Amino acid sequence: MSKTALITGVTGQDGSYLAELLLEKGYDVHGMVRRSSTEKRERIDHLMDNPNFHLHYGDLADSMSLVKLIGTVRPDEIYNLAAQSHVQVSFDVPEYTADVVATGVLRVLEAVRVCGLEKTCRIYQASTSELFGKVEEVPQRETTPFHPYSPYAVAKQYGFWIVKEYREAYNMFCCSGILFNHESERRGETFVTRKISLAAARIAQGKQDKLYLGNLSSLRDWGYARDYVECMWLILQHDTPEDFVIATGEQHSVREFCEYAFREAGIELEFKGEGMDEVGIDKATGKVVIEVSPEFYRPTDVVNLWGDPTKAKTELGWNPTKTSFEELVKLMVRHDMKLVEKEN
Ligand code: NAP
Ligand code: F7E
Repeated sequence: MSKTALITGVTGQDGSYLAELLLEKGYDVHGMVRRSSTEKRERIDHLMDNPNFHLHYGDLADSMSLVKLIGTVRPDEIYNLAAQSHVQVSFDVPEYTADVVATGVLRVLEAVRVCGLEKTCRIYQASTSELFGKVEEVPQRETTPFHPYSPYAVAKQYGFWIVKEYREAYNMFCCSGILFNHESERRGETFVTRKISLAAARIAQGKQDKLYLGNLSSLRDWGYARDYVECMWLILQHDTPEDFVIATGEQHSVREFCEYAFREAGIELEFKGEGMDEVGIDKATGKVVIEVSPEFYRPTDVVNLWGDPTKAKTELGWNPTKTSFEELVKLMVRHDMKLVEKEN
């Protein structure tokens, strides 16, 4: 008998890769989608003809829709990936972020109980390295104390603890993957890596003059989203429900990401100046192609994320370095070079 999975956030970066992976494994995959004024679902368009892929309307802000959906689908596994996932935007819409990112998790857990599936349904919660926030230890592992540092991170903190609470109170198989940043050619265009890969392609093709960024010194542990969804699945196949840090174990700055991405697009960069006055210069032409803008600074910013994936490696057999940082940047820029070629 094939397994049935429900993915919330199926139209997102991770949701689309996870749907592909589960379909390959023979699952019957159900995705929850929100109603929107455009039916643009480009990340999952290629899956629409698959008879084992089904979409349903629902919203993490609407308990009734969750109860109805979970009661109808009766999934063996739920992957709760839906979220207002942009950290900077969470400062603009903190209440909505809390409702979806924090209370939304509780709604999923309660819906599973209301439908009487708490003994059979395994639940994966998309947790985040943002929990470590203003970091108290480097690198960060499962035992590192949390210090969330944005409305998004505070909401994810609730999600993490309510999952743990339901595991202990009701003996449910629910776990959090504490995932560090993971990127891809499907990454939203306002996250820093995709913003850089697209700009590098446009600048190289003469379709954009400059790229404006915030904190260039911010450090991240960036992995490839396609590798990370494999880990989500492994976490739910484990013998016991546990939380895992998922990271590559390597750290780079935003500045370094720019250097690698522009190089792949054919532009060698040189950085000059400091803080708000720092600029990135095209060595060949002497033109300033990167500037710093206060618009992209956050009231509080997480600047030193670096994960230790030892537990996932040893207990799940997951390979954290399947796609290297260099390969990740290359595949994003190569994709965007082709995309930008088609732009007017
Ligand atoms: P993403 O591309 O922003 O996708 C978010 C998904 O959530 C989209 O499908 C979105 O639907 C859906 N969504 C948003 N609000 C919703 C609501 N109220 N009800 C139902 N669906 C809603 O995010 P991602 O990068 O794939 O990340 C997946 C999850 O992992 C998120 O929970 C994120 O917070 C977490 N996470 C991500 C990273 C990372 O580096 N990518 C790291 C750690 C944790 P629409 O298409 O309709 O907007
Ligand atoms: O920022 C700095 C920014 O927005 C990374 C989400 O998936 O990963 C993601 O959150 C860093 C920050 O990702 C710009 O200040 C500089 O320090 O790409 P980001 P994020 O905030 O780390 C975590 C793990 C999640 O859970 C989230 O859902 O880059 N930065 N200049 C900039 N960031 C943006 N977006 N734009 C800039 O111009």
